[in-house]
Amino acid sequence: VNQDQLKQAVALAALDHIKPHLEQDSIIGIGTGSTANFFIDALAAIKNQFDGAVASSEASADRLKSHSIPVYDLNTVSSLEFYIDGADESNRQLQLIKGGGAALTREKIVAAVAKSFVCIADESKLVDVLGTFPLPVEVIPMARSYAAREIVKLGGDPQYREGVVTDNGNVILDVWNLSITNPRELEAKLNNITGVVTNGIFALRPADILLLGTQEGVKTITA
Ligand code: DER
Repeated sequence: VNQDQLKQAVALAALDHIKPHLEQDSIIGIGTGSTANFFIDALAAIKNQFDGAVASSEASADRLKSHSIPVYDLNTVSSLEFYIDGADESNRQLQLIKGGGAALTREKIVAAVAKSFVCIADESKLVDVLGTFPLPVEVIPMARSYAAREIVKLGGDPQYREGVVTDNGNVILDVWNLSITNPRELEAKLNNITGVVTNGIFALRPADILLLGTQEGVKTITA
């Protein structure tokens, strides 16, 4: 079974997970990336069973609209039952690294609103210790060099993601050589660097359930 088939399998598993809870007025929080795209495409098949979605990126919003699924501004939504999104890495406590697709700020915002964050990922994403994948950090453009110097003090090796501007008009530093043994602590420290908008550690608000695509089928992992 190849990686795309694993992503497709977890996307369908996520659909099965939320379907019994959907009502005509349900609005679903949707993530960003190739696994989330499989979920969006699968969601289209049951678009008459819910109202619409809130998207964590312009790219996901466009994909939803291509299926004629209504996309709502998060400010018009008072609560979300589910947020479905992928990850670049997850540890066994369902603490994540996200941001490979440069959508981490809006992903973290929609995840914050959702009652249940359902993470969908293929088995390559499950790690013992976060940090092999370089940690994305979204920064205000004028603060890029200052934030990079502060990140070096924390032991990281920040690399500017050239040519990428986020949906919010900011830039990304990808931080290498971190061994994130205390994700909540490092997430809070990075949040406190002036000029940092968001960092890709999702530990203060981890996923609530991980649907992991493996060669032996889809595993359901909770912390
Ligand atoms: O950028 C992101 O946070 C995406 O969710 C990413 O982490 C997962 O992307 P993938 O499903 O294409 O691997």
